[in-house]
Amino acid sequence: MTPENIVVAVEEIRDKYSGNLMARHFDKGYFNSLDSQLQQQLTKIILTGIKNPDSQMGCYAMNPQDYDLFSPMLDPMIRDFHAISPSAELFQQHDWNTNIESCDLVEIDPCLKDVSMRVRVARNVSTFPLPGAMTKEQHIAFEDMAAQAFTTLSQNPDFGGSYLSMTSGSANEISKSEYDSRVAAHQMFKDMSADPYLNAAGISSDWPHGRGIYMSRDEDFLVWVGEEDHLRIMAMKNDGNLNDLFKRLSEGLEALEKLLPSFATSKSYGNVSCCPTNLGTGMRASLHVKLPMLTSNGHDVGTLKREAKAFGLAVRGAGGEHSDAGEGGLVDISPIARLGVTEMDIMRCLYQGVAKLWEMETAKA
Ligand code: DAR
Repeated sequence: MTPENIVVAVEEIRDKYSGNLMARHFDKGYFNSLDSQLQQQLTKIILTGIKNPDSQMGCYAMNPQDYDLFSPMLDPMIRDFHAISPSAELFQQHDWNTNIESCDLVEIDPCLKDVSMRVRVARNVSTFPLPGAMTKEQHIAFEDMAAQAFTTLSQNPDFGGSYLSMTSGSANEISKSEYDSRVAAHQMFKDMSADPYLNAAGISSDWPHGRGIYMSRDEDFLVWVGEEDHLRIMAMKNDGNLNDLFKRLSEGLEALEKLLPSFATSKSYGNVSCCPTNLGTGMRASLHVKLPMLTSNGHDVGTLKREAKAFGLAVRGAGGEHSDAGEGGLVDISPIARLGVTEMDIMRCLYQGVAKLWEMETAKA
């Protein structure tokens, strides 16, 4: 696309898709002020939002430095999404002190004792470009480096496990049937080449080469390799104790971080992710809960989304991003804020928000 075509396309999207933050904050004068090299770099970053006008953010960084290099456009988008004032100073802080207060769902209701919970952080190492700018060779080199770290981690008594690769010819290569069963178990990530947003950004390039997952023996600590970010490090549990879940992630992250090159960080935005929605903590904490009364048995999630937003929560279907509610109104609930809050703020927001939604649900029953 020529620079002229980019400007026309973005301005057309802005008129029709008010939720596309890339189009909302694209400035023709700024874009035209860039030299052709920088225009090409910024075009690669925003192409996903042009090819997918229904995008929410509409961009993915290609290198950690992009957030500084293209700050005049990206910073307003980031502040808009994360509801941070244009004048506020950004300084990401972290707090993993899981002993602050009890966040056990059974204290809300004893029936919330077997809840599917997951908390993950996105991390990118500073020695590789971000996924959208990686070559096939870099995807495989990154996976080889991560696999060496996992070989050491597998000796850790608390996180011992194994690495499952999707790279053909890899020593850890898994079969298609095992891949499918791990996807069905919500452990392995889905076929990235089926995601138009990732495809437009080049993040799914060379799928499935250089992709795989590390899984602890008890399958409650997992690391996705080569998905939307270099690493998605997560803890998963089926009970109600958010403190234990966050503690598992915190300890696993600490053990893994010692085995890898430094993670990419930004002075303003904390942990660097390729999608600006994941900056700061890089954390998404979620749980699945049935809310048949608040969702008209799964047929109306819109009302719940509006009510949940008042508590700082986002609602998705239980099948992941862009999925519908499941049987009995099964939905995925997660805090919206990730930047400018701490990890413990997120745990508290999830616990307190679910308490309020559960109170509303049971009042209607
Ligand atoms: N389709 C992208 C996704 C934004 C948030 N989700 C992520 N990063 N997985 C959009 O801009 O809508």
